[in-house]
Amino acid sequence: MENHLKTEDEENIDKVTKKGTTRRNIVLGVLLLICLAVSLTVGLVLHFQKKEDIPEPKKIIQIRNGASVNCHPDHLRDPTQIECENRGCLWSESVEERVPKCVYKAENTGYIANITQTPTGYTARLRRRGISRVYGMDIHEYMNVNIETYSTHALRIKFYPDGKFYEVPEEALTMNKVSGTGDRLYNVTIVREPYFGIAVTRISTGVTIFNTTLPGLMFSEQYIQMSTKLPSEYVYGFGEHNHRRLLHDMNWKTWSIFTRDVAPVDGWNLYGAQPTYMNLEEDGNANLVFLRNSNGMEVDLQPKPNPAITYRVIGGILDFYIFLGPTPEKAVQQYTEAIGRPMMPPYWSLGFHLCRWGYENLTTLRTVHDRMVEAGVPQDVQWGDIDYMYEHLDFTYDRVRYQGLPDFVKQLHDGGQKYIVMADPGIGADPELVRNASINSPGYYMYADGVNNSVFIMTADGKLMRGNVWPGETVFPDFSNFNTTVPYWQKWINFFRKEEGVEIDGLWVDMNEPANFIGGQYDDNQGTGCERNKWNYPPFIPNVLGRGTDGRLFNKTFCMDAKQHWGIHYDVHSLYGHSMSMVTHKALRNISPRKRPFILTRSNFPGTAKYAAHWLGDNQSQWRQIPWSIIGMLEYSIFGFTMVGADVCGFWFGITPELEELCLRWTQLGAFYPFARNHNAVNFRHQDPAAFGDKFAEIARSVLMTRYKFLPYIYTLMFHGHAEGKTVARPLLFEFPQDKATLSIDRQFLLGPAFMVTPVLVNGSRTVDCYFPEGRWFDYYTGHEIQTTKETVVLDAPLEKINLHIRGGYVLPWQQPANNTVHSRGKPMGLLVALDENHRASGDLFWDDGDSFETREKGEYLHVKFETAKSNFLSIEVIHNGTVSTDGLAFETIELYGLSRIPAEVKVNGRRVGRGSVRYQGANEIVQIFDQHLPIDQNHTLSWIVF
Ligand code: MIG
Repeated sequence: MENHLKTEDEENIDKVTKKGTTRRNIVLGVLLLICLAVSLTVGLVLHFQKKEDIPEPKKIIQIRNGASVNCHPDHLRDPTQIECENRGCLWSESVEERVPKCVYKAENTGYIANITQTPTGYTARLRRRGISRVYGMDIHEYMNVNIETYSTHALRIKFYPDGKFYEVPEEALTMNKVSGTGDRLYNVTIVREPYFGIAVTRISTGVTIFNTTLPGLMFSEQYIQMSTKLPSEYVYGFGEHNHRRLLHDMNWKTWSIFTRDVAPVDGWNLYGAQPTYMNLEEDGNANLVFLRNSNGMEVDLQPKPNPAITYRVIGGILDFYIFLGPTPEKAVQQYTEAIGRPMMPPYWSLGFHLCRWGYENLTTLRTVHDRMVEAGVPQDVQWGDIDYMYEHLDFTYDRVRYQGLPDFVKQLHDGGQKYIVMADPGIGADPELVRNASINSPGYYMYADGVNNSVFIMTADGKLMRGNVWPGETVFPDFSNFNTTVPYWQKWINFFRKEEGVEIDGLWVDMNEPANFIGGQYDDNQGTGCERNKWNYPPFIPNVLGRGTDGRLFNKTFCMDAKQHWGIHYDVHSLYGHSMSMVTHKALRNISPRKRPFILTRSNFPGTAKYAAHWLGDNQSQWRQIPWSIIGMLEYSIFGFTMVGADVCGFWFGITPELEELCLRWTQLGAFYPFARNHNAVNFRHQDPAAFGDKFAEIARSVLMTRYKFLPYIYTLMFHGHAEGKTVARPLLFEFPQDKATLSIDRQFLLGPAFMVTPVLVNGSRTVDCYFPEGRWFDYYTGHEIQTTKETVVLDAPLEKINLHIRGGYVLPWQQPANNTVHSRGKPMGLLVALDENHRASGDLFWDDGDSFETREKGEYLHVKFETAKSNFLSIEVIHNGTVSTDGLAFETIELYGLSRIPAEVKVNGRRVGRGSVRYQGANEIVQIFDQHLPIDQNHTLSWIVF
């Protein structure tokens, strides 16, 4: 209940803010808003305080043997003993807090199996035993199971009923085969007695990683339930939620999955649907399980000594893909090989992004832009939120408030910067607005065009489905219908570029959960709601936000019986943002076939990363939100996304006096988000890096310059993400899964294998705790080696500093930074060589023109490998040299971290380097070889002798 109230506050913010931005009430609205914002802040702060004082729940002593499955998962109230027994379930009053009192018995549920072997696995025919009804529905009497060897380290287990059923369409998510050589990593056991279940065992260790032999298995049209036993309680993932820790709290937590527009404040389902978890086995092996299902669902997590997961899914089928790693990194690689690898972002998109909602006119935007330039803060991309639009209509710009926008964008381009705008799914349908829009923007008729070409989603009874978003009454393209929406979307993007004259560099797609302020649709009398049927009011609703007491699944979205090309909205709801990303990608591809599209989407599904980046949504300018952003970012790495980040400095609020330090610390952290964008909500004070004065700007400038310096390294990580599915923002446990101390670390993280970021996350703090796993670690700034590893060390962290450490054994390419990437890409390059215990190190550099489409696939890139072939000898070897101009780029500086003293002799390409080109840097712990000119597209060697 507490949680619920809190999130309703968030919803109110949405509503209030919407009101505040309509022109009519502007003055009144702003006043109202400020009052409300203040009172809400106070309310929320108090509320949060209270919440955090609540002690950790008591340790659970399970009184039952084995894992138990809740037989009465009604989130509104506890069942009574009689209700429980009426379901044929087992009642025990005396269980610990949070343990369900009513659980399934083995005898009254499940199936018996008849198994057949096939060339690629098994099929089984299941026949129900036990109860035949659930939530008023028939439990299917027969089911089919296919167990398919997907590769040597992946398998698929698919349960489906006889006859017709919904599953995620091929077009939405094509599953690729996972390559693999060597022996199969797993065995499958089909358990028949005492009741049916499937167990998957890792052969090398004998650990059973997936085991459905638990009570409560049932399949019906709108309720599917299955539980699996886990080999350990180390579970990561499931999304999108605001998880408070990366390592799950297994203490009977329930997480629901159903895409939803709501600020990420509490335990509810958020923007994306990611039915995927990773589990780390006791010995450090990792398995990853993806449930290919787009319906609403929830999962229950239960703790030791019987760690388990229960899935409750309200449609579709159970289609599990299990990947066996065995390392966390490999498990993600296999997963993304199956669902599609993340896109290769354009180089410029790795620069710093600045955005806000509430640049009320072009003058404001220019003022901010000018002060950023003045302060010398690097920036690649300026963003435009809905403010630029004429009355919130997509692909128009307001000729009054934003007069001169096309010229401003040209000016940005001339300076080497980019401009990205928002496009929402809701197309304005209000007749008066539509009329006025064609005066503001001659030739604009998006609504009529969509109607004429049957672009929009229809209601169950065949009418245009009308909802309400920013432009008032709106209709919504059915992005699952590529045939109609691709040409439509493309045409109007082009209208914006050509007729409106705004040459955008990418698109930001928001509100695509899809969000709808009215919840349901307008009827003929402008009443709102949805017909009372089994889709809009399903017999069981997972614990999703807004579920309320009225059993509506359509809160803040469409009626579930609305018709889409891929199926009824009930089934495809959580695919809307995914489909919008796909269509936007296709449209941008058609418009500029040579260019890499850049899209940022709020809603997402497995596979969306192939088309778009994701940001974590409407967070708040509060200290406690900063660490949560690390968790969200790292979870998206598990989900196969490389381009992800949170709104730096927080979106809502930010009127407290502590905003400055908060924003500074957040900027230091955000400088190392893969996607680094400062974004702010309407009517809050400006929070761009130049908004707080010189001192702030200088610190922001310096940390962003450090980011820019390492862009060649980050870009190379992006390449490995795109090509091989390696993660970019990486939890420590991914590199050190055997080190139990890393399993719960989520306040520091790595970029790739070698660059560790440890931000300050606490107000007023000038130190920070940092755990150093095994190996050599060097302070990036001084080269100083950390003396104690496998321990937490307290590090100095004055306001102007974020702690960054480099891991011995790696070579990181870098480049002198500049105010944007157009300029930095021409600068001298360098190598940071951090030696391990044996004086070895390796790394690579991927380089291409930065924004052509599929350069890797076409071979139009340069790939350079760095490797210490023997100790004291580094080879720089071009392993691929496609047609790419490297513009005379050269490594001019090589820095060695981890030498005990200055080398007596250094040779480059066999020739001795003069004393004048070798020096100590930092606290005399970095050996710097400078004034070199080693073209990046040629092979080189470097050797050194230390006496
Ligand atoms: O209902 O476009 O998450 O980034 O600034 C709010 C206005 C709509 C939500 C996005 C946010 C954006 C805001 N949008």
